[in-house]
Amino acid sequence: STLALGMQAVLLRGFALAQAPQLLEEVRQVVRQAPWRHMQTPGGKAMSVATTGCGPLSWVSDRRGYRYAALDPLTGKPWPALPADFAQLAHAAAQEAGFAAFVPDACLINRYAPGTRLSLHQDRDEQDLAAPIVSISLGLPATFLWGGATRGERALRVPLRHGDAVVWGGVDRLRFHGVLPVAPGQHPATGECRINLTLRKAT
Ligand code: MD3
Ligand code: FE
Repeated sequence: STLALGMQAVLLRGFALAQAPQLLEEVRQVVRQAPWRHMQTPGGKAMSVATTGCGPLSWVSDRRGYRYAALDPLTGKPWPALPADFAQLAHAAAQEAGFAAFVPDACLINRYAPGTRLSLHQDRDEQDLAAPIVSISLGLPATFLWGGATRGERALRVPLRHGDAVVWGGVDRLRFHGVLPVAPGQHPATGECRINLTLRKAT
């Protein structure tokens, strides 16, 4: 089913369900080359979300700030290649939401252990804010916070489950958003965690 979260934000329930086992196998391959890590915020605190990435570029954070980088700062090597089916799935999801020409060049992979949250923020480190972001949820469910154009606007709570895809673009691209603490649990596909892929056009 398709649910409109905003003028240009669409939740595609179960869109990635059939491909989930393969996506998770590819995440494991990525993690072998670019291990999970807790990036530092510019303020010097470790993020509670564990991250890695793949693609020509991936998002990094440290004392110097947020940016996209071609090399993984942990290994000094290029990020693992973007698996073809990540890009295909993102392209197909974006098409469903009316973004015909989306070609991602970066995939940030977030891992949430139980208790992990992501506080309200905007994604504005990408050069081309006209391109959408596609998110794929895997494993444990989470409550997504869907806010407004300012931090103060109160956020809608949207449950996201294994296999869901969401596309955010256009007028909804700079909305504040976050994730409530993930509840303890076990998922057959991932064990004790939630994994989120966000496919982006960084340049
Ligand atoms: C709405 N990740 O990595 S994905 C992030 O579930 C991030 O891991 C969350 O927010 C997660 O930056 C949410 C959904 C998402 C991603 C980007 C957006 C929603 C968005 C950009 C603009 C508006
Ligand atoms: Fe975000």
